[in-house]
Amino acid sequence: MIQNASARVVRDFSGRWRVIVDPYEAGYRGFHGNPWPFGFFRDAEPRPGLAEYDFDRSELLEVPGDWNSQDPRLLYYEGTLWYQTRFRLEEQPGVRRFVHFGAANYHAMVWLDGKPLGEHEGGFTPFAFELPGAGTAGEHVLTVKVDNTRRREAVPTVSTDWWNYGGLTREVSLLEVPETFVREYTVGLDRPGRVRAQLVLDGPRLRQMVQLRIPQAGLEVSGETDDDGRLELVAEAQLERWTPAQPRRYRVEITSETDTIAETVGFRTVRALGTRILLNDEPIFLRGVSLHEESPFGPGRAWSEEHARTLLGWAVELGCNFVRLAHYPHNETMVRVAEELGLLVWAEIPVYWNIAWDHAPTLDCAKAQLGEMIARDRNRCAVILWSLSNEAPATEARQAFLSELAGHARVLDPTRLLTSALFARLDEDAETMVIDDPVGEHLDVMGCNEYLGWYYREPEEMDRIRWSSPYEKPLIMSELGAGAVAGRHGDESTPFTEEHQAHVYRKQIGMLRRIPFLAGLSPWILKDFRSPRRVLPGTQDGWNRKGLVSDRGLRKRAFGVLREWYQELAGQE
Ligand code: GCB
Repeated sequence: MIQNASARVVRDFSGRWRVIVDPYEAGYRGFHGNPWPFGFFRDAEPRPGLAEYDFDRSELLEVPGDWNSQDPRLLYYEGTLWYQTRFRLEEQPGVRRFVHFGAANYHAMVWLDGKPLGEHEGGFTPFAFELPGAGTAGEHVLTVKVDNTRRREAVPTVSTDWWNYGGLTREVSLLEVPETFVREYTVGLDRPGRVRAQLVLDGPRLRQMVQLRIPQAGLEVSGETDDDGRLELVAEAQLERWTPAQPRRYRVEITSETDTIAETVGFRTVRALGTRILLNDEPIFLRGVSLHEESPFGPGRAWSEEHARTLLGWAVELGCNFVRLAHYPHNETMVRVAEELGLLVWAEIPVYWNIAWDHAPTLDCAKAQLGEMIARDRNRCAVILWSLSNEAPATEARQAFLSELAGHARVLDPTRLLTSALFARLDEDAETMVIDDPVGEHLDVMGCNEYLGWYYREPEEMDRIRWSSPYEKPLIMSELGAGAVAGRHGDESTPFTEEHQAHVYRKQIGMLRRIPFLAGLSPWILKDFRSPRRVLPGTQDGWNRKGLVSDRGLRKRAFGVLREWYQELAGQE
């Protein structure tokens, strides 16, 4: 992992890449299905005598971008697709070069000039491979095989409620760093008034003097790295805190003898106390909404700054101070824009529904994705919650898996809160919803997905429902909602009308007001999104319609209902 990769970019590979759709994996296994290494699409040039393929005359697709939304023939495509691009390098002494991928869904293998650079599993986290010898001067060919086949043991597994957008869904770029560089660093408040920074160098000169500066706060502190290139710096500092109302950020500069890196960082503390979440030691109620990483006007993965600004702009218009970036790590720009706009973030990994809890490699894969998410976003003060799972049925195997994952998260980042989106159960009295999932003991904050008034019970019944939990912990109602087709009107009792959705929201708000341990909510969902399991003709047509905003950007009535409550809550702060 290379921290703050966007600050190291010297070339952006965005643009049109040559592609070959390869459902039979001919390019990997050879035309006779021989096992690797007989595959040949990786080759920089076609092999003599093999006139069966030609990247240079193949079709083109935009990178970044999923393939499904770029070509109607690929809408449902799941399998292997090959990408290729050519580029030139100039000789530059004293640098190291990496090819960096924001994400590739789901499995990627990368070759430079026909030689393997590496591979990566997991569709939503970044990875980088170093070019041997910094890449020689001259022409190069970069070939990437991306496979989005769903697999039982993968994370996520075969069944989800979102589109399996495949491909190079985020930016691909060339990074350049000095031979010894600051590879990773964490800068934040470890208690009010005290900055703690940790960093690690990578390269041949691991012992160096390193300086940390925050010019706008007059902070300057330095120290020497140890033999492993590690250093911890601690300094008292009077810094204005980052809050949703005033998302103040500072420029932080780290300078070693061989490298310098800078970025914008906000400072805050966060913790849970009893049933409250405290931001900068003050209780905060999270007025949130969930969203998928899907482009604001239509299908396809969101990846650009403009996408992030539009989606998060709607959340701000709704009165939010919080977003749940469901159900996998969103792109880094999304998190950075949220931070700039004053939106707190719940970030999660795609441990979704019933994955292969018993399978050791599945746990390793979940840990790796968690680690990559934390490594990328550890300096984002907006991120306050790492979520480990979504609606995972309570079994012994799941319990072992999630407790291991929770322990891993605590080691990687002891400063943030852990949560999971849990199920609740209806008690025998038929009026009390109980959250007692055993994984609750490992969490700081309970999330809960409930669809009262939609999948379960009539909306009116919510007037009587109470909530309880044996855990003395804050609760975020991480999902609730109802489907509605924008522009379809009718009476409150007719599902899929805007009136019915608004009615469910009113009843939900009435019920939520009465939950004493409620610390926030993130209703499902900001915008209608593509899902192959939503097949109702004329109503869903491949879209989950629980959006407060339609796939064309139209606000539904429930948007106004929730905004009104959020305005009232904001007024009480
Ligand atoms: C859920 C899932 C979410 C679905 C949603 C729904 O509980 O967490 O991914 O999209 O319900 O619409 O049913």
